[in-house]
Amino acid sequence: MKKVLLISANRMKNPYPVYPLGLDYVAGALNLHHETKILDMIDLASPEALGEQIRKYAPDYIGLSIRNIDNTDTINSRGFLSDYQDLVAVIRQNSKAKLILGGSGYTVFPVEFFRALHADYGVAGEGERFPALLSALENKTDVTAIPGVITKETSSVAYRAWDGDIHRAFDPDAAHTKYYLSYGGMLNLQTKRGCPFRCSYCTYPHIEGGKMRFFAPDEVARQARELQEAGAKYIFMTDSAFNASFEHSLQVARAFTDARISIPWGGFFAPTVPPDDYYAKLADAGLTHVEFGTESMCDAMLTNLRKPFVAAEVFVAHQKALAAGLYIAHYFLLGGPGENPDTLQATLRGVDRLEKAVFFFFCGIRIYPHTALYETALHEGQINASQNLLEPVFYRSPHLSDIEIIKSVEAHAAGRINWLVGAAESKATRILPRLYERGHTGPLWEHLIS
Ligand code: B12
Ligand code: SF4
Repeated sequence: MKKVLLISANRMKNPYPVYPLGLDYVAGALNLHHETKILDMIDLASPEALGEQIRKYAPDYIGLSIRNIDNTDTINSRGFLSDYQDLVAVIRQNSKAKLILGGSGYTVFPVEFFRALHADYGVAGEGERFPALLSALENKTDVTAIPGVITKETSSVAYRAWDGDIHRAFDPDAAHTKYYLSYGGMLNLQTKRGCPFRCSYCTYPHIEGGKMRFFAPDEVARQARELQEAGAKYIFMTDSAFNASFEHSLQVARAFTDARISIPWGGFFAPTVPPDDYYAKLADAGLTHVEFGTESMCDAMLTNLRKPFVAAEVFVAHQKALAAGLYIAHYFLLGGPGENPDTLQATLRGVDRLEKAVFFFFCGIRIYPHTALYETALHEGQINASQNLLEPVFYRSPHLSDIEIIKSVEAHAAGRINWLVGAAESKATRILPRLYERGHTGPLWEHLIS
């Protein structure tokens, strides 16, 4: 059997280190016909240690998973391309294996990353197509016939959602699994792929597709049980929006109860009006943390951002989650098209009415290709069509600068500790490493709720 070394390039530990779930699926797809091993850069001490591991394993192919492009922080923006270039240099020094790129961040900029990292191939979209690429290489057939495959000749990418089998290969004994268990105790799980909504700035429908593809609830619960038995203290559901299908999410909750899942879990939710007892039922099945992608409390801005709800619905969703005894966080994206002092004040007044929650404010919206925001920015002359957006570029409202937004939010927050401005590297999250090192587990933002 040929050997494939799968490397997770991500070293970001904010707000906490994130288990490289995508590689479990890639390994699950490859395992029938290949031997695989996962290496995670988060717990590899040095480039020398990586070089040694590569030489020892002597792979035939190396798959490099690129999750984060940058830290998506307007205040302290940091791109990771040069780190990945250094990583590729170490890989090339220690192996002649073909280098194949993939991952969620990679999928947003497949051709740009391919060129900047001088890879041999890339797979944009789901890694379940990796085996097809390897078999085409081995049988010397045309690799460009495989949707999402990038070669030196590729200039644009035709993306198509995967409609075949999906298997997760989770190894409770792998070195990287032990790392996440000992640092925060959080592992993750996916219950479906795809998001049916079309928010103007969002890459998720491009990365995962716009049609929801559901995993069997029993299988999701079996995996949750596996994570629990491995020692996980918390599970994050990585779905774009866990409640995008009320029906399927309730089925998953029921399956969790049947499988006796006793550890807490959380995920991203859209603040839409749920059916009666929805949050109570999820809470009974172990849900503890709800992270709402609210973005604004001003209806004009919610329309501009193409959100699938209005502010009145946010209050309903919030109250229902609160009544079910859940910890709630709301994320806000300020400074989008049309943001002005009045829309900002409407949001801040709305936030005041959301009791007992944590609020994360992101000021300035990262512009990604394949989004409506990209077209708006192009039309307004904020970017040009040939611009390489791999280095972070943020949409700026012509009516209000980022600095003014930040000042207004901070003034309105008046020192309230549950109002956090900036991305994961803000003041409050800087204390997280110490807490995790002392053995605290889970996302921990609930401690800021006042
Ligand atoms: C869930 C999530 C989170 C959760 C993670 C919780 C957890 N414990 O898992 C939280 C909220 C913590 C989070 C934080 C952040 N996130 Co986030 N997150 C996501 C999300 C929604 C899903 C990621 C996921 O797990 N997907 C499920 C797995 C199975 O899919 P996957 O990893 O993509 O893998 C598949 C393919 O990509 C491919 N694949 C993967 N690797 C490889 C390798 C090869 C060789 C091949 C061929 C294929 C392949 O195959 C897999 C199976 O099909 C994505 C958006 C999205 N829909 O993808 C953003 C996303 C990954 N996040 C993003 C960002 C920016 C961040 C933050 C930096 C934000 C911030 N400033 O705080 C932090 C960084 C955290 C960290 N330490 O790294 C960006 C990354 C791109 C970018 N702009 O840099 C994304 C893409 C969203 C976006 N804005 O576009 N995130
Ligand atoms: S912001 Fe959330 S709901 Fe909107 S398209 Fe993205 S994942 Fe879907």
